[in-house]
Amino acid sequence: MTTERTLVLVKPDGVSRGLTGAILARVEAKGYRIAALAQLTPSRDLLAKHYAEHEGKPFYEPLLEFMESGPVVAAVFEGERVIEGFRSLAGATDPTAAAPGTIRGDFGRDWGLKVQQNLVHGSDSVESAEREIGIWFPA
Ligand code: DAT
Ligand code: MG
Repeated sequence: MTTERTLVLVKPDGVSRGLTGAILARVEAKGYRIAALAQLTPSRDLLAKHYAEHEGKPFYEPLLEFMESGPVVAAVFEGERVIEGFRSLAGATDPTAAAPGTIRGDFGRDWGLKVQQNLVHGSDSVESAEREIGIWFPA
């Protein structure tokens, strides 16, 4: 088993609610290592690259508007099977339905913005992880 890297984002709702530390602490406590960490308010250009797979979907515009609404904390975590491991920690996309014990299940709910406000992003494959890390942490 080779070590993987994944891109984790604490979205604007997580940062503005003061949950960055609590969220990153769960990932560290699971045993994954922070390899890079930054806070920034992403540009539309950056977000369009990051969410290219969702372009044209009904939630695409509201998603980008939400993501550019304030600071985001971007982290690269590394460890064996960290991509799957983080998505397991994050829980289901819809925070109302996400299982208790997960980040989205414990801290998230529907605030009237559908499921965009779900606190975190995690890469879903080795290919997306490398692509997304290149977007958020250009060499
Ligand atoms: P995930 O973040 O769990 O990988 P995704 O890649 O399918 O989910 O979608 C990216 C983000 O877009 C997701 O975190 C929240 C938003 N989103 C997805 N499906 C949505 C929907 N049906 N309505 C509103 N927002 C949605
Ligand atoms: Mg996704």
